[in-house]
Amino acid sequence: MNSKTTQLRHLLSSDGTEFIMEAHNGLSARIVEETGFKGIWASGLALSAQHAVRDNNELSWTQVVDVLEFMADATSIPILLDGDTGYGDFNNMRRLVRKLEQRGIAGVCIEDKLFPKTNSFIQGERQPLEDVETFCGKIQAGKDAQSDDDFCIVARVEAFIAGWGLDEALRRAEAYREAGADAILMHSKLSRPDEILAFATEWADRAPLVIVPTKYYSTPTEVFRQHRVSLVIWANHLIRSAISAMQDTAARIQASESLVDVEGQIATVAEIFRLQGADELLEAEKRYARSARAETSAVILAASRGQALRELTRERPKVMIPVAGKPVLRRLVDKFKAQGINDVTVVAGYRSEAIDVQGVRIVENGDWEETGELASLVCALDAVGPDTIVLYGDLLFRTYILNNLLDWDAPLLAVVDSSPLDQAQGNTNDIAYCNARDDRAMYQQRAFLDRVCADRDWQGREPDGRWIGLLRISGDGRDAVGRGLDALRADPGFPRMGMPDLLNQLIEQGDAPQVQYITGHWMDLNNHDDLQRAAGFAQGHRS
Ligand code: SPV
Ligand code: MG
Repeated sequence: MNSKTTQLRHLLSSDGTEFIMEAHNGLSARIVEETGFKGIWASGLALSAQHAVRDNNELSWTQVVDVLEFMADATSIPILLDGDTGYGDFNNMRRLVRKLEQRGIAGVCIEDKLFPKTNSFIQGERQPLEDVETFCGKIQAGKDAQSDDDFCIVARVEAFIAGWGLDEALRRAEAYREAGADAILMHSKLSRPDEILAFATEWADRAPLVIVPTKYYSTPTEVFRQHRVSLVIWANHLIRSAISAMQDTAARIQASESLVDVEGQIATVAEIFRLQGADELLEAEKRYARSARAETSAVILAASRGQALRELTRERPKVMIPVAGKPVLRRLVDKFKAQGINDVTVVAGYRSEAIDVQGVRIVENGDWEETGELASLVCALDAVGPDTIVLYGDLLFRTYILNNLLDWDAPLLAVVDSSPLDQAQGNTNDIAYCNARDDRAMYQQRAFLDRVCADRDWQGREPDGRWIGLLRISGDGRDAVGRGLDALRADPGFPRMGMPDLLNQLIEQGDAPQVQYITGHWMDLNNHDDLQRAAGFAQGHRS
Protein backbone atom coordinates (compact mmCIF):
# COMPACT_ATOMS: atom_id res chain seq x y z
CA MET A 1 0.00 0.00 0.00
CA ASN A 2 1.19 3.51 -0.81
CA SER A 3 2.25 5.87 1.96
CA LYS A 4 -0.46 8.16 3.25
CA THR A 5 1.10 11.17 1.57
CA THR A 6 1.16 9.39 -1.79
CA GLN A 7 -2.45 8.32 -1.32
CA LEU A 8 -3.49 11.93 -0.72
CA ARG A 9 -1.54 13.12 -3.74
CA HIS A 10 -3.33 10.52 -5.87
CA LEU A 11 -6.70 11.66 -4.52
CA LEU A 12 -5.91 15.23 -5.58
CA SER A 13 -4.46 14.38 -8.97
CA SER A 14 -6.76 11.56 -10.06
CA ASP A 15 -8.94 12.23 -13.07
CA GLY A 16 -12.24 11.81 -11.28
CA THR A 17 -13.86 13.50 -8.29
CA GLU A 18 -12.88 12.05 -4.92
CA PHE A 19 -14.44 12.46 -1.47
CA ILE A 20 -13.07 12.75 2.03
CA MET A 21 -15.02 12.76 5.27
CA GLU A 22 -14.65 14.74 8.47
CA ALA A 23 -13.37 13.11 11.64
CA HIS A 24 -12.39 14.65 14.93
CA ASN A 25 -10.80 11.89 17.01
CA GLY A 26 -9.42 8.37 16.70
CA LEU A 27 -12.79 6.69 16.86
CA SER A 28 -14.49 8.82 14.23
CA ALA A 29 -11.41 8.51 12.01
CA ARG A 30 -11.61 4.74 12.24
CA ILE A 31 -15.31 4.86 11.36
CA VAL A 32 -14.54 7.01 8.30
CA GLU A 33 -11.98 4.51 7.08
CA GLU A 34 -14.07 1.40 7.64
CA THR A 35 -17.02 3.04 5.89
CA GLY A 36 -14.89 3.06 2.76
CA PHE A 37 -13.70 6.65 2.43
CA LYS A 38 -10.25 7.11 0.95
CA GLY A 39 -9.29 10.05 3.13
CA ILE A 40 -10.09 12.07 6.24
CA TRP A 41 -10.69 15.77 6.74
CA ALA A 42 -9.46 16.75 10.20
CA SER A 43 -11.86 19.65 10.50
CA GLY A 44 -10.90 22.60 12.68
CA LEU A 45 -14.55 23.18 13.48
CA ALA A 46 -15.10 19.57 14.57
CA LEU A 47 -11.80 19.26 16.45
CA SER A 48 -12.59 22.33 18.51
CA ALA A 49 -16.29 21.51 18.89
CA GLN A 50 -15.59 18.13 20.43
CA HIS A 51 -13.71 19.98 23.15
CA ALA A 52 -16.55 22.53 23.46
CA VAL A 53 -14.30 25.40 22.45
CA ARG A 54 -14.79 27.82 19.58
CA ASP A 55 -13.34 27.52 16.09
CA ASN A 56 -11.17 30.59 16.81
CA ASN A 57 -7.81 28.92 17.48
CA GLU A 58 -8.85 28.38 21.06
CA LEU A 59 -7.47 24.87 20.75
CA SER A 60 -3.71 25.29 20.60
CA TRP A 61 -1.91 23.85 17.59
CA THR A 62 -0.11 21.29 19.74
CA GLN A 63 -3.46 20.14 21.14
CA VAL A 64 -4.64 19.72 17.54
CA VAL A 65 -1.52 17.71 16.70
CA ASP A 66 -2.05 15.47 19.73
CA VAL A 67 -5.56 14.57 18.55
CA LEU A 68 -4.23 14.00 15.04
CA GLU A 69 -1.78 11.45 16.37
CA PHE A 70 -4.65 9.31 17.67
CA MET A 71 -6.45 9.70 14.35
CA ALA A 72 -3.38 8.71 12.34
CA ASP A 73 -2.66 5.74 14.62
CA ALA A 74 -6.23 4.49 14.19
CA THR A 75 -6.22 4.58 10.40
CA SER A 76 -4.33 3.74 7.25
CA ILE A 77 -5.87 6.34 4.93
CA PRO A 78 -4.50 9.87 4.55
CA ILE A 79 -5.52 12.72 6.82
CA LEU A 80 -5.71 16.25 5.44
CA LEU A 81 -5.54 18.69 8.33
CA ASP A 82 -7.59 21.84 8.33
CA GLY A 83 -4.64 23.88 9.56
CA ASP A 84 -6.56 27.18 9.79
CA THR A 85 -4.05 29.97 9.05
CA GLY A 86 -1.01 27.82 9.87
CA TYR A 87 -1.12 28.98 13.52
CA GLY A 88 1.08 32.02 12.97
CA ASP A 89 3.51 33.29 10.37
CA PHE A 90 5.76 31.47 7.86
CA ASN A 91 7.98 30.30 10.69
CA ASN A 92 5.13 28.69 12.63
CA MET A 93 4.07 27.11 9.35
CA ARG A 94 7.47 25.48 8.89
CA ARG A 95 7.38 23.94 12.31
CA LEU A 96 3.78 22.80 11.81
CA VAL A 97 4.67 20.96 8.59
CA ARG A 98 7.59 19.19 10.24
CA LYS A 99 5.46 18.11 13.18
CA LEU A 100 2.64 16.92 10.92
CA GLU A 101 5.04 14.79 8.91
CA GLN A 102 6.36 13.29 12.13
CA ARG A 103 2.84 12.30 13.17
CA GLY A 104 1.88 10.67 9.90
CA ILE A 105 -0.39 13.42 8.56
CA ALA A 106 -0.54 13.50 4.76
CA GLY A 107 -1.20 17.16 4.13
CA VAL A 108 -2.40 20.46 5.48
CA CYS A 109 -4.82 23.06 4.23
CA ILE A 110 -4.18 26.69 5.20
CA GLU A 111 -6.54 29.58 4.62
CA ASP A 112 -5.71 33.19 3.75
CA LYS A 113 -7.19 34.79 6.86
CA LEU A 114 -5.50 36.31 9.92
CA PHE A 115 -4.65 34.56 13.16
CA PRO A 116 -6.74 34.01 15.26
CA LYS A 117 -9.22 33.01 12.57
CA THR A 118 -12.98 32.75 12.81
CA ASN A 119 -15.14 30.12 11.18
CA SER A 120 -16.12 31.16 7.68
CA PHE A 121 -19.81 30.89 8.46
CA ILE A 122 -19.67 33.47 11.30
CA GLN A 123 -19.83 36.97 9.85
CA GLY A 124 -17.48 35.98 7.04
CA GLU A 125 -17.54 39.30 5.19
CA ARG A 126 -16.13 41.08 8.24
CA GLN A 127 -13.12 38.83 8.27
CA PRO A 128 -9.97 40.45 6.87
CA LEU A 129 -7.87 38.44 4.43
CA GLU A 130 -4.15 37.94 4.66
CA ASP A 131 -1.95 39.94 2.30
CA VAL A 132 -1.38 37.81 -0.81
CA GLU A 133 2.41 38.06 -0.75
CA THR A 134 2.58 37.22 2.94
CA PHE A 135 0.38 34.19 2.38
CA CYS A 136 2.48 33.08 -0.58
CA GLY A 137 5.56 33.24 1.66
CA LYS A 138 3.80 30.99 4.14
CA ILE A 139 2.99 28.43 1.42
CA GLN A 140 6.55 28.50 0.15
CA ALA A 141 7.96 28.12 3.67
CA GLY A 142 5.73 25.08 4.23
CA LYS A 143 6.77 23.48 0.95
CA ASP A 144 10.44 24.06 1.75
CA ALA A 145 10.00 22.54 5.21
CA GLN A 146 8.50 19.22 4.09
CA SER A 147 10.83 16.27 3.75
CA ASP A 148 8.39 13.94 1.97
CA ASP A 149 7.81 15.08 -1.62
CA ASP A 150 4.22 13.85 -1.55
CA PHE A 151 3.18 15.83 1.53
CA CYS A 152 0.47 18.18 0.20
CA ILE A 153 -0.21 21.80 1.01
CA VAL A 154 -3.66 22.98 0.00
CA ALA A 155 -4.19 26.74 -0.19
CA ARG A 156 -7.68 27.83 0.79
CA VAL A 157 -9.06 31.00 -0.73
CA GLU A 158 -11.52 32.90 1.46
CA ALA A 159 -12.18 35.69 -1.04
CA PHE A 160 -15.83 34.77 -1.61
CA ILE A 161 -16.39 34.32 2.12
CA ALA A 162 -15.02 37.80 2.81
CA GLY A 163 -17.28 39.34 0.17
CA TRP A 164 -14.86 39.66 -2.74
CA GLY A 165 -15.66 38.68 -6.30
CA LEU A 166 -14.43 36.16 -8.81
CA ASP A 167 -11.46 38.29 -9.91
CA GLU A 168 -9.96 38.41 -6.45
CA ALA A 169 -10.61 34.71 -6.01
CA LEU A 170 -8.80 33.94 -9.24
CA ARG A 171 -5.95 36.34 -8.50
CA ARG A 172 -5.31 34.74 -5.13
CA ALA A 173 -5.68 31.17 -6.39
CA GLU A 174 -3.18 31.77 -9.16
CA ALA A 175 -0.69 33.42 -6.79
CA TYR A 176 -0.92 30.51 -4.36
CA ARG A 177 -0.47 27.99 -7.18
CA GLU A 178 2.65 29.79 -8.29
CA ALA A 179 3.94 29.84 -4.71
CA GLY A 180 3.84 26.03 -4.73
CA ALA A 181 0.39 25.04 -3.43
CA ASP A 182 -0.51 21.51 -4.48
CA ALA A 183 -4.22 22.32 -4.72
CA ILE A 184 -6.65 25.20 -4.27
CA LEU A 185 -9.60 25.01 -1.91
CA MET A 186 -12.22 27.52 -2.97
CA HIS A 187 -14.78 28.18 -0.26
CA SER A 188 -18.27 29.66 -0.52
CA LYS A 189 -21.05 30.21 1.94
CA LEU A 190 -23.84 30.57 -0.58
CA SER A 191 -26.63 28.05 -0.63
CA ARG A 192 -26.16 27.74 -4.39
CA PRO A 193 -22.91 26.64 -6.03
CA ASP A 194 -22.72 29.67 -8.32
CA GLU A 195 -19.46 31.15 -7.01
CA ILE A 196 -17.74 27.79 -7.00
CA LEU A 197 -18.90 26.81 -10.47
CA ALA A 198 -17.93 30.22 -11.92
CA PHE A 199 -14.49 29.83 -10.40
CA ALA A 200 -14.14 26.24 -11.61
CA THR A 201 -14.97 27.29 -15.16
CA GLU A 202 -12.39 30.11 -15.19
CA TRP A 203 -9.81 28.08 -13.28
CA ALA A 204 -9.88 25.37 -15.94
CA ASP A 205 -8.02 22.76 -13.95
CA ARG A 206 -4.80 24.73 -13.50
CA ALA A 207 -4.31 22.90 -10.22
CA PRO A 208 -6.55 20.43 -8.39
CA LEU A 209 -9.69 22.10 -7.04
CA VAL A 210 -11.06 21.24 -3.61
CA ILE A 211 -14.51 22.28 -2.37
CA VAL A 212 -16.57 22.15 0.84
CA PRO A 213 -20.26 22.07 -0.14
CA THR A 214 -21.63 22.45 3.40
CA LYS A 215 -23.92 25.35 2.44
CA TYR A 216 -24.67 24.38 -1.17
CA TYR A 217 -25.24 20.78 -0.15
CA SER A 218 -28.25 20.28 -2.42
CA THR A 219 -26.12 20.60 -5.53
CA PRO A 220 -26.04 17.23 -7.32
CA THR A 221 -22.62 15.68 -7.05
CA GLU A 222 -22.69 15.14 -10.79
CA VAL A 223 -22.38 18.92 -11.22
CA PHE A 224 -19.08 18.87 -9.29
CA ARG A 225 -17.86 16.07 -11.51
CA GLN A 226 -18.77 18.02 -14.62
CA HIS A 227 -16.80 20.98 -13.32
CA ARG A 228 -13.76 18.80 -12.74
CA VAL A 229 -13.68 19.23 -8.99
CA SER A 230 -10.86 17.03 -7.70
CA LEU A 231 -11.83 16.61 -4.08
CA VAL A 232 -15.08 17.14 -2.20
CA ILE A 233 -14.89 17.54 1.58
CA TRP A 234 -17.90 16.47 3.66
CA ALA A 235 -16.70 18.78 6.38
CA ASN A 236 -18.63 18.38 9.63
CA HIS A 237 -21.26 15.69 9.35
CA LEU A 238 -19.89 13.19 11.86
CA ILE A 239 -19.59 15.68 14.70
CA ARG A 240 -23.10 16.90 13.90
CA SER A 241 -24.54 13.40 13.88
CA ALA A 242 -22.74 12.64 17.15
CA ILE A 243 -24.27 15.74 18.71
CA SER A 244 -27.80 14.78 17.64
CA ALA A 245 -27.38 11.22 18.87
CA MET A 246 -25.95 12.29 22.22
CA GLN A 247 -28.65 14.89 22.79
CA ASP A 248 -31.36 12.36 22.00
CA THR A 249 -29.94 9.61 24.21
CA ALA A 250 -29.25 11.91 27.14
CA ALA A 251 -32.77 13.36 26.98
CA ARG A 252 -34.42 9.97 26.80
CA ILE A 253 -32.50 8.59 29.76
CA GLN A 254 -33.11 11.72 31.75
CA ALA A 255 -36.85 11.66 31.07
CA SER A 256 -37.42 7.96 31.69
CA GLU A 257 -34.89 7.47 34.49
CA SER A 258 -34.17 4.17 32.82
CA LEU A 259 -31.96 2.68 30.14
CA VAL A 260 -34.69 0.49 28.68
CA ASP A 261 -35.71 2.91 25.94
CA VAL A 262 -32.27 3.45 24.54
CA GLU A 263 -30.50 0.14 25.02
CA GLY A 264 -31.47 -1.42 21.69
CA GLN A 265 -30.85 1.78 19.73
CA ILE A 266 -27.29 2.67 20.55
CA ALA A 267 -24.00 0.95 19.80
CA THR A 268 -23.31 -2.03 22.02
CA VAL A 269 -20.35 -2.17 24.33
CA ALA A 270 -19.12 -5.05 22.15
CA GLU A 271 -19.13 -2.62 19.22
CA ILE A 272 -16.93 -0.25 21.21
CA PHE A 273 -14.51 -3.11 21.86
CA ARG A 274 -14.50 -3.96 18.15
CA LEU A 275 -13.74 -0.39 17.15
CA GLN A 276 -10.97 -0.25 19.75
CA GLY A 277 -9.41 -3.37 18.23
CA ALA A 278 -9.81 -5.52 21.35
CA ASP A 279 -9.52 -8.72 19.26
CA GLU A 280 -6.10 -7.75 18.03
CA LEU A 281 -4.88 -7.49 21.61
CA LEU A 282 -6.12 -11.00 22.39
CA GLU A 283 -4.27 -12.29 19.33
CA ALA A 284 -1.15 -10.37 20.30
CA GLU A 285 -1.28 -11.82 23.79
CA LYS A 286 -1.06 -15.29 22.29
CA ARG A 287 2.05 -14.25 20.39
CA TYR A 288 3.87 -12.07 22.90
CA ALA A 289 2.66 -12.82 26.42
CA ARG A 290 4.17 -16.29 26.23
CA SER A 291 6.95 -15.80 28.74
CA ALA A 292 4.41 -15.34 31.46
CA ARG A 293 2.84 -18.50 32.85
CA ALA A 294 -0.10 -19.64 30.75
CA GLU A 295 -3.30 -18.47 32.34
CA THR A 296 -4.28 -21.03 34.93
CA SER A 297 -7.82 -22.32 35.15
CA ALA A 298 -9.52 -24.66 37.58
CA VAL A 299 -12.05 -27.45 37.21
CA ILE A 300 -13.86 -28.36 40.40
CA LEU A 301 -15.61 -31.72 40.53
CA ALA A 302 -18.77 -31.16 42.54
CA ALA A 303 -21.40 -33.46 41.11
CA SER A 304 -21.88 -35.87 43.99
CA ARG A 305 -24.30 -35.45 46.81
CA GLY A 306 -22.17 -36.34 49.83
CA GLN A 307 -24.39 -39.18 50.90
CA ALA A 308 -22.88 -39.57 54.35
CA LEU A 309 -23.89 -36.04 55.27
CA ARG A 310 -27.56 -37.02 54.86
CA GLU A 311 -29.85 -34.24 56.07
CA LEU A 312 -27.30 -31.56 55.33
CA THR A 313 -27.27 -32.51 51.69
CA ARG A 314 -31.00 -32.99 51.23
CA GLU A 315 -31.43 -29.67 49.43
CA ARG A 316 -27.89 -29.02 48.23
CA PRO A 317 -24.70 -30.78 47.20
CA LYS A 318 -22.07 -30.97 49.87
CA VAL A 319 -19.94 -28.28 48.24
CA MET A 320 -22.65 -25.82 49.26
CA ILE A 321 -22.57 -26.71 52.95
CA PRO A 322 -21.37 -23.67 54.85
CA VAL A 323 -18.13 -24.01 56.74
CA ALA A 324 -17.68 -21.18 59.22
CA GLY A 325 -20.47 -19.36 57.42
CA LYS A 326 -19.23 -19.81 53.84
CA PRO A 327 -19.90 -22.70 51.43
CA VAL A 328 -16.83 -24.83 50.73
CA LEU A 329 -17.15 -24.10 47.03
CA ARG A 330 -17.14 -20.35 47.67
CA ARG A 331 -14.00 -20.80 49.77
CA LEU A 332 -12.29 -22.63 46.91
CA VAL A 333 -13.29 -20.07 44.32
CA ASP A 334 -12.13 -17.21 46.55
CA LYS A 335 -8.82 -18.96 47.07
CA PHE A 336 -8.34 -19.32 43.33
CA LYS A 337 -9.33 -15.74 42.64
CA ALA A 338 -6.85 -14.54 45.21
CA GLN A 339 -4.14 -16.27 43.14
CA GLY A 340 -5.37 -14.67 39.92
CA ILE A 341 -7.17 -17.84 38.76
CA ASN A 342 -10.44 -16.42 37.50
CA ASP A 343 -11.41 -19.08 35.01
CA VAL A 344 -13.14 -21.61 37.25
CA THR A 345 -15.47 -24.34 35.99
CA VAL A 346 -17.64 -26.32 38.37
CA VAL A 347 -19.06 -29.68 37.29
CA ALA A 348 -22.41 -29.86 39.03
CA GLY A 349 -24.79 -32.80 39.27
CA TYR A 350 -26.85 -33.41 42.38
CA ARG A 351 -29.01 -30.36 43.12
CA SER A 352 -27.07 -28.28 40.65
CA GLU A 353 -29.63 -25.50 40.98
CA ALA A 354 -28.48 -24.98 44.56
CA ILE A 355 -24.99 -24.00 43.42
CA ASP A 356 -25.16 -20.33 44.02
CA VAL A 357 -21.61 -19.09 43.59
CA GLN A 358 -20.82 -16.09 41.41
CA GLY A 359 -17.85 -15.94 39.10
CA VAL A 360 -17.76 -19.56 37.96
CA ARG A 361 -18.89 -21.40 34.86
CA ILE A 362 -21.15 -24.32 35.67
CA VAL A 363 -21.35 -27.40 33.48
CA GLU A 364 -23.70 -30.22 34.35
CA ASN A 365 -23.11 -33.91 34.58
CA GLY A 366 -26.70 -34.98 34.03
CA ASP A 367 -25.81 -38.60 34.79
CA TRP A 368 -24.24 -37.81 38.13
CA GLU A 369 -26.20 -40.56 39.86
CA GLU A 370 -24.90 -43.27 37.57
CA THR A 371 -21.40 -41.96 36.97
CA GLY A 372 -18.13 -41.17 38.68
CA GLU A 373 -15.53 -38.43 38.66
CA LEU A 374 -14.11 -39.17 35.23
CA ALA A 375 -17.50 -38.78 33.61
CA SER A 376 -17.69 -35.38 35.33
CA LEU A 377 -14.21 -34.46 34.12
CA VAL A 378 -15.21 -35.34 30.57
CA CYS A 379 -18.13 -32.90 30.86
CA ALA A 380 -15.60 -30.12 31.55
CA LEU A 381 -12.91 -31.25 29.14
CA ASP A 382 -13.03 -28.08 27.06
CA ALA A 383 -12.23 -26.17 30.25
CA VAL A 384 -8.98 -28.05 30.64
CA GLY A 385 -6.61 -25.55 29.05
CA PRO A 386 -2.85 -25.10 28.84
CA ASP A 387 -2.67 -24.97 32.63
CA THR A 388 -5.52 -26.35 34.71
CA ILE A 389 -5.96 -27.51 38.26
CA VAL A 390 -8.47 -30.32 38.67
CA LEU A 391 -9.71 -30.92 42.18
CA TYR A 392 -12.46 -32.30 44.35
CA GLY A 393 -15.05 -29.76 45.43
CA ASP A 394 -15.01 -30.67 49.11
CA LEU A 395 -11.39 -29.77 49.75
CA LEU A 396 -10.11 -27.32 52.31
CA PHE A 397 -6.40 -26.57 52.18
CA ARG A 398 -3.90 -23.93 53.17
CA THR A 399 -3.07 -21.38 50.52
CA TYR A 400 0.65 -22.22 50.39
CA ILE A 401 -0.24 -25.62 48.93
CA LEU A 402 -1.80 -23.90 45.93
CA ASN A 403 1.14 -21.49 45.67
CA ASN A 404 3.63 -24.35 45.64
CA LEU A 405 1.57 -26.22 43.09
CA LEU A 406 1.64 -23.18 40.81
CA ASP A 407 5.39 -22.71 41.28
CA TRP A 408 6.37 -26.13 39.99
CA ASP A 409 6.99 -26.79 36.37
CA ALA A 410 5.74 -30.27 35.51
CA PRO A 411 3.17 -31.48 32.96
CA LEU A 412 1.31 -33.43 35.63
CA LEU A 413 1.61 -32.69 39.30
CA ALA A 414 -0.30 -34.47 42.08
CA VAL A 415 -0.35 -33.30 45.69
CA VAL A 416 0.37 -36.14 48.12
CA ASP A 417 0.18 -35.86 51.90
CA SER A 418 2.97 -37.94 53.40
CA SER A 419 1.61 -37.77 56.97
CA PRO A 420 1.35 -41.27 58.51
CA LEU A 421 -1.85 -42.93 57.38
CA ASP A 422 -2.96 -43.89 60.88
CA GLN A 423 -3.45 -40.18 61.51
CA ALA A 424 -5.49 -39.83 58.38
CA GLN A 425 -9.14 -39.11 58.75
CA GLY A 426 -11.92 -39.07 56.21
CA ASN A 427 -11.62 -40.63 52.79
CA THR A 428 -8.65 -42.98 52.57
CA ASN A 429 -9.34 -44.44 49.14
CA ASP A 430 -6.64 -42.42 47.47
CA ILE A 431 -3.58 -44.02 48.96
CA ALA A 432 -0.47 -43.09 47.06
CA TYR A 433 2.58 -45.18 46.23
CA CYS A 434 5.47 -43.23 44.80
CA ASN A 435 8.93 -44.02 43.45
CA ALA A 436 10.54 -42.08 46.29
CA ARG A 437 9.52 -41.39 49.86
CA ASP A 438 9.02 -37.84 51.03
CA ASP A 439 12.45 -36.39 51.68
CA ARG A 440 11.48 -33.34 53.61
CA ALA A 441 14.97 -31.98 53.42
CA MET A 442 14.66 -31.61 49.65
CA TYR A 443 13.12 -28.67 47.84
CA GLN A 444 11.01 -29.64 44.84
CA GLN A 445 11.99 -33.28 45.19
CA ARG A 446 11.54 -35.31 41.98
CA ALA A 447 9.20 -38.13 42.94
CA PHE A 448 6.54 -39.73 40.74
CA LEU A 449 3.35 -41.65 41.39
CA ASP A 450 3.47 -45.44 41.07
CA ARG A 451 -0.10 -46.15 42.06
CA VAL A 452 -3.16 -44.58 43.70
CA CYS A 453 -5.65 -47.04 45.20
CA ALA A 454 -7.63 -48.02 48.29
CA ASP A 455 -5.23 -50.86 49.02
CA ARG A 456 -2.98 -50.13 52.01
CA ASP A 457 -0.67 -52.95 51.13
CA TRP A 458 -0.30 -52.68 47.37
CA GLN A 459 2.37 -55.08 46.14
CA GLY A 460 3.39 -55.51 49.79
CA ARG A 461 4.68 -51.96 49.83
CA GLU A 462 4.33 -49.34 52.46
CA PRO A 463 2.21 -46.38 51.33
CA ASP A 464 3.95 -43.07 50.73
CA GLY A 465 0.93 -40.98 51.55
CA ARG A 466 -2.47 -39.94 50.23
CA TRP A 467 -3.34 -38.09 47.09
CA ILE A 468 -5.43 -35.19 48.39
CA GLY A 469 -7.53 -34.65 45.29
CA LEU A 470 -5.45 -31.90 43.64
CA LEU A 471 -3.94 -32.45 40.20
CA ARG A 472 -2.33 -29.79 38.03
CA ILE A 473 -2.31 -30.44 34.29
CA SER A 474 -0.14 -28.17 32.15
CA GLY A 475 1.57 -28.12 28.77
CA ASP A 476 2.02 -31.65 27.43
CA GLY A 477 0.09 -32.99 30.42
CA ARG A 478 -3.11 -32.01 28.69
CA ASP A 479 -2.46 -34.35 25.76
CA ALA A 480 -1.45 -37.10 28.17
CA VAL A 481 -4.76 -36.74 30.00
CA GLY A 482 -6.60 -36.79 26.67
CA ARG A 483 -4.84 -40.02 25.69
CA GLY A 484 -5.51 -41.50 29.12
CA LEU A 485 -9.21 -40.74 28.97
CA ASP A 486 -9.43 -42.15 25.43
CA ALA A 487 -7.85 -45.37 26.60
CA LEU A 488 -10.13 -45.66 29.60
CA ARG A 489 -13.26 -44.90 27.64
CA ALA A 490 -12.84 -48.21 25.87
CA ASP A 491 -13.45 -49.93 29.22
CA PRO A 492 -17.14 -50.71 29.92
CA GLY A 493 -16.53 -49.71 33.54
CA PHE A 494 -15.56 -46.16 32.47
CA PRO A 495 -18.78 -44.43 33.59
CA ARG A 496 -18.12 -45.36 37.20
CA MET A 497 -14.40 -44.61 37.24
CA GLY A 498 -12.82 -42.08 39.57
CA MET A 499 -9.80 -39.83 39.39
CA PRO A 500 -7.43 -42.56 40.72
CA ASP A 501 -8.27 -44.63 37.63
CA LEU A 502 -7.03 -41.77 35.48
CA LEU A 503 -3.87 -41.35 37.57
CA ASN A 504 -3.11 -45.08 37.23
CA GLN A 505 -3.77 -44.98 33.50
CA LEU A 506 -1.35 -42.06 33.17
CA ILE A 507 1.25 -44.07 35.06
CA GLU A 508 0.72 -47.09 32.81
CA GLN A 509 1.01 -45.11 29.62
CA GLY A 510 4.33 -43.63 30.77
CA ASP A 511 3.04 -40.23 31.88
CA ALA A 512 3.34 -40.71 35.64
CA PRO A 513 2.40 -37.52 37.46
CA GLN A 514 5.10 -35.90 39.51
CA VAL A 515 4.42 -35.71 43.23
CA GLN A 516 4.37 -32.64 45.37
CA TYR A 517 4.61 -33.82 48.94
CA ILE A 518 2.93 -32.00 51.79
CA THR A 519 2.34 -32.93 55.39
CA GLY A 520 -1.18 -32.09 56.54
CA HIS A 521 -2.71 -28.63 56.19
CA TRP A 522 -5.73 -29.89 54.28
CA MET A 523 -8.94 -31.81 54.78
CA ASP A 524 -11.97 -33.00 52.89
CA LEU A 525 -15.59 -33.27 53.93
CA ASN A 526 -17.00 -36.76 54.06
CA ASN A 527 -18.96 -36.96 57.28
CA HIS A 528 -20.18 -35.02 60.27
CA ASP A 529 -16.88 -35.33 62.10
CA ASP A 530 -15.14 -33.71 59.14
CA LEU A 531 -17.66 -30.90 59.21
CA GLN A 532 -17.05 -30.22 62.85
CA ARG A 533 -13.32 -29.99 62.32
CA ALA A 534 -13.76 -27.96 59.18
CA ALA A 535 -14.96 -24.79 60.88
CA GLY A 536 -11.84 -24.70 63.03
CA PHE A 537 -9.66 -25.48 60.02
CA ALA A 538 -11.23 -22.75 57.96
CA GLN A 539 -10.72 -20.22 60.71
CA GLY A 540 -7.10 -21.24 60.92
CA HIS A 541 -7.18 -22.68 64.43
CA ARG A 542 -5.42 -25.82 63.44
CA SER A 543 -2.94 -26.68 60.78
C1 SPV B 1 -13.83 23.15 8.95
O1 SPV B 1 -14.37 22.05 8.77
O2 SPV B 1 -13.35 23.47 10.05
C2 SPV B 1 -13.72 24.09 7.87
C3 SPV B 1 -14.72 24.08 6.84
O3 SPV B 1 -12.85 24.90 7.89
S1 SPV B 1 -15.86 25.28 7.23
O4 SPV B 1 -16.34 25.05 8.56
O5 SPV B 1 -16.87 25.11 6.22
O6 SPV B 1 -15.22 26.56 7.12
MG1 MG C 1 -11.95 25.11 9.61
